[in-house]
Amino acid sequence: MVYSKITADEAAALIKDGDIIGFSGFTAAGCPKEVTKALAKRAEEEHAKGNPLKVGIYTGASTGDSIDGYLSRAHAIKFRTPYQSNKDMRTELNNHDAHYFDLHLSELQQYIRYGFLPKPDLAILEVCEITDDGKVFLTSGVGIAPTVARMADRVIIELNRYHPREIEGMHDIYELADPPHRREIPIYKPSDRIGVPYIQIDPAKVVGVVETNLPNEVGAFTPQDEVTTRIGENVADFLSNEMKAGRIPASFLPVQSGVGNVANAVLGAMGANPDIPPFEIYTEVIQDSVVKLMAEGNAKFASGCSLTVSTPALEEIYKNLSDFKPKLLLRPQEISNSPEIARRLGLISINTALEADIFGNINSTHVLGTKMMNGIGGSGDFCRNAYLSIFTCPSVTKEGKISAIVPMVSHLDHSEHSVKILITEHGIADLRGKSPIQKAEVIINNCVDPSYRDLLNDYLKLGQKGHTPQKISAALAFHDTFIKTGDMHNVNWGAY
Ligand code: 0RQ
Repeated sequence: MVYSKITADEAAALIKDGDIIGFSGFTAAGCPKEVTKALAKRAEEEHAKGNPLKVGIYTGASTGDSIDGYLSRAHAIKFRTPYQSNKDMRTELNNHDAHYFDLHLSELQQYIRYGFLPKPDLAILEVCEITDDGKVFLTSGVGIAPTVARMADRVIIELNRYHPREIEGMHDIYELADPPHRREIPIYKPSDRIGVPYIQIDPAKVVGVVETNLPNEVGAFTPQDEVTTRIGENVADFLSNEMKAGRIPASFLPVQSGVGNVANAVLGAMGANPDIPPFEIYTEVIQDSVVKLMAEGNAKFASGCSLTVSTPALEEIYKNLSDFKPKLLLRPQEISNSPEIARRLGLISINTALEADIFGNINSTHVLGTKMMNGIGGSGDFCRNAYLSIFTCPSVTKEGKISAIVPMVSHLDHSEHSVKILITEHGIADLRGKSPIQKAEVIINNCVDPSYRDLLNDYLKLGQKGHTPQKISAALAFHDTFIKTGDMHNVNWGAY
């Protein structure tokens, strides 16, 4: 190898206060794991001496604990974008100890190229191989790696031997040209390849290679429960009825599915539904359920940005690489989440809402309107442009004291103009072609928990005249009542 082998501590010593670092990977898959831990230790030492050491961080999406967790606990983050899901990072952001720019994931690479965000000083890439002429083969996630590897002045490599070299070929690396030179992205089906399987970097930029042998830090899924199972079955029933009505072709359409336990349950239910044929997936996060669907023959192909699967599922893929590799493709996020491709392929997009309102607006990010949960992620990239945009959520949370369906969302991520279907464990609200008052009726009747239906029907009666009958002084009364009494059931419309 022509590159210098260095330790994680030596790599961390190359990072200066104020540096902007771009990382490979997407979710915990494919993210570097060693240098940031050493950087966190160094930051704590410098802070103890009264010296500043904080960095800006660009990643594909969320990361493993080694990046967001360690650096948050060391108070070493100045700026963060575009997505996170770490509890310590959440605390930093909500306390304003770090500034967070919550961005559509498809846009980050072009934001950096356009100069809307500062150029990265350094890229840290997790790879399964680097050749002497600068060809970098990534591991289980791509994210923004091609852009930060090209734009950063210096590159640190984490060569992670946990990932076999044989995964080479699973990636399709392609970077968009910027306007006015951008052309169409020539993907017409999920399995189309348009780039090369590696990132080409200038070997002179590589300041060191840190060797590791570490699994991804993807958390295990909690087992499906009655609520997530019912939501999954409702989605599968809805899609099967769409096929019967001739609105989804017999060959089906490619599916995008969000993160988390609900998303995992939805894909499982689609596989179990005898009316739904084996389908293709064009998504950002390939989760455990996809591995199961493939093993059962219910998923034909999956294109994504990462293999965000548990360690046992990743080991199953690596042990049976000759079966899985032809059916899996990993792309940069400006391609996996491209609005152009979502619209062209006719994606069925299924994402989870934190909160919905009776008029079909969705909050995916802010708890009670103020506290950042994770971020918008890719949900907006897909929702606005999909053939069918479905949002799912359990109808209540916190032992029923919070209704996930409220008069008006406390923060807006996806508007009623983009959201086509809302599904909870109680049923399905098809919002297509409906006016606000019609949407409210179908959402209250079909999706709201029975213990909140009368309250929401009463709210509609309070509504002032107008196309969308909100009563502005009462629109956030559910939230206000929860903050004051700990239970949305206690709302008293008379007080508003
Ligand atoms: O609280 O953590 O204290 O138990 O929120 O709720 O039901 O476990 O939901 O893990 O499926 O995540 C929207 C956050 C759902 C996720 C969101 C509380 C609830 C619980 C978590 P606890 P659940 P999930 C592409 C798609 C945006 C990005 C996206 C997300 C905690 O899906 O981040 O879609 N989406 N990306 O109790 C107050 C409410 C609440 C509430 C739930 N209405 N009010 N608290 N909770 N509803 C993928 C990527 O972009 C990578």
